[in-house]
Amino acid sequence: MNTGKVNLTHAPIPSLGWSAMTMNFQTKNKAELSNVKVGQKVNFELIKGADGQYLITRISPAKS
Ligand SMILES: [Cu+2]
Repeated sequence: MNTGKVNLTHAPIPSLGWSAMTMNFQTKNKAELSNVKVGQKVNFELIKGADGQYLITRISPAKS
């Protein structure tokens, strides 16, 4: 079942003060998850939602 949640490993994000880590995110448009596969490198964008949780607004396979 596609719950819209994704677990991903990201590089450091200095603008957020984040080091590299693996974490769970909710996606805004869960249908986009059908475009990516487990273990695949992806590009993504995120925003901080009103509830303080980060939300992925766009996710797609990374171009190699
Ligand atoms: Cu993180």
